[in-house]
Amino acid sequence: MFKREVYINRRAKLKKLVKDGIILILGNNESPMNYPANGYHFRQDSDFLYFFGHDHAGMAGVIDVDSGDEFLFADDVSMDDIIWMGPQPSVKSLASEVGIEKTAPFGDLANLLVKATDSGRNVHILPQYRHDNMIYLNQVLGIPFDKMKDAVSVELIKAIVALRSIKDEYEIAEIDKACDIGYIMHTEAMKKAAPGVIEREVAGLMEGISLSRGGVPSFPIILSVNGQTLHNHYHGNVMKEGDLMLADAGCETTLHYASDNTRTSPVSGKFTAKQREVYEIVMNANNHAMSLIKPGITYREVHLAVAKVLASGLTELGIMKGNPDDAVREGAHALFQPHGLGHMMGLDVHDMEGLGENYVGYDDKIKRASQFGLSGLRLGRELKPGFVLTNEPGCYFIPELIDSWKSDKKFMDFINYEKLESYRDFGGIRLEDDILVTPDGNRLLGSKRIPITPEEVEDCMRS
Ligand SMILES: [Mn+2]
Repeated sequence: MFKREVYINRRAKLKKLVKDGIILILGNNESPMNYPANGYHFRQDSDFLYFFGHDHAGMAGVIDVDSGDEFLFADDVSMDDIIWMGPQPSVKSLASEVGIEKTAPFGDLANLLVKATDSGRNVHILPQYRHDNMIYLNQVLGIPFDKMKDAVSVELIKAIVALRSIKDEYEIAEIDKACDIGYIMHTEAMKKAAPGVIEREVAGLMEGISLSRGGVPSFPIILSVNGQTLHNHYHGNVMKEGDLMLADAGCETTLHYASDNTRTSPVSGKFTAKQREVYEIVMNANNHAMSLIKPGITYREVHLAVAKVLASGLTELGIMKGNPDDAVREGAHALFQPHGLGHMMGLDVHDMEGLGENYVGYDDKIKRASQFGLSGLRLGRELKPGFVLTNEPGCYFIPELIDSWKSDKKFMDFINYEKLESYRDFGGIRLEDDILVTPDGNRLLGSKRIPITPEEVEDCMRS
């Protein structure tokens, strides 16, 4: 955990951003896998971690904005718990580690909430994603399940997004650590990849590195010779000569800050000329984004500038045609990159996505677009110092999408469908780095950049 003052200050800032009422932040519970006592890996709620620090199941935090009181609700362990789990600190002492004086058994939380609503006070709740917490809110506050989305406090969501979007020095140090572990995961994956190796052997190696140096991967590892499928979690293919291995993976530190990187490597250890041409377009796109990221620019502008690099490169290869500026304005390049340039990252790999993507990535000045491709951009708004985001351009050849556009005669002026035929089985390339927006520009997170030039990747694979 961070030092006590970090949590005290975060809650003090939150109290200033919310006008009145009671803020409820439910922690997560254990979640059963195949029978009640055999649980999934426990993951605490990120907002609970941010404001109340503790990584234990069965807790809730309450902040009374009007009185200023702060509470930690949790049960002290029983003798039976001690027998199975060993001695545990008291709730009182846990609360004091994060600067909270008032504690009560979890069961008392319901009384506090009911009393508050009965007396007409505002109870601020967040969007819920765990069914047990939804059931709790239904039972205690009587919120119907189908109305739970409407019962959330937009005021609280906006306040939390404002705070968590700007990473402090302690958080940045954690994310640097996560990226350093990510460096090892990705370089070891490059060394392991070879014809005859099964994808799961590499994915498992990456997962093991994450677990042995920090925590679980920050999301289920995407590793595939079919990189054109954006979130491919199938790891059963035997890799062969001529394949590209796309690995999109990151780790969580012990404090649950994430990294998220993607590299694409030639299974044979050397890019073919054809692979290298497309690879260099994506690398140039990534580098171009890095040259633009700074406070004041919107991430949509960066996304569109990167799309032009992609469209220009594909035009040079003869896969696209016409004016790249026009192609990007019309959205024709989205055939090859049907996703956005990146997202916020922090305690969640898609940071705060559970609070609502548009509250995190957009604001009053910049609204989400509806155009195919651009609509997938999770972060569009103006960048500020302290933002941590991913820069992840890609280029994919998705046979089903190509066929569909071709039969609809879409963007015939911009896409050379005939030339495209020879890329049907190419796969996909994505290159993803994690970036901190600094007062005068940006810096790459982690102490070293994961090998990215074709030479660096090939050298790493040989070593
Ligand atoms: Mn990502």
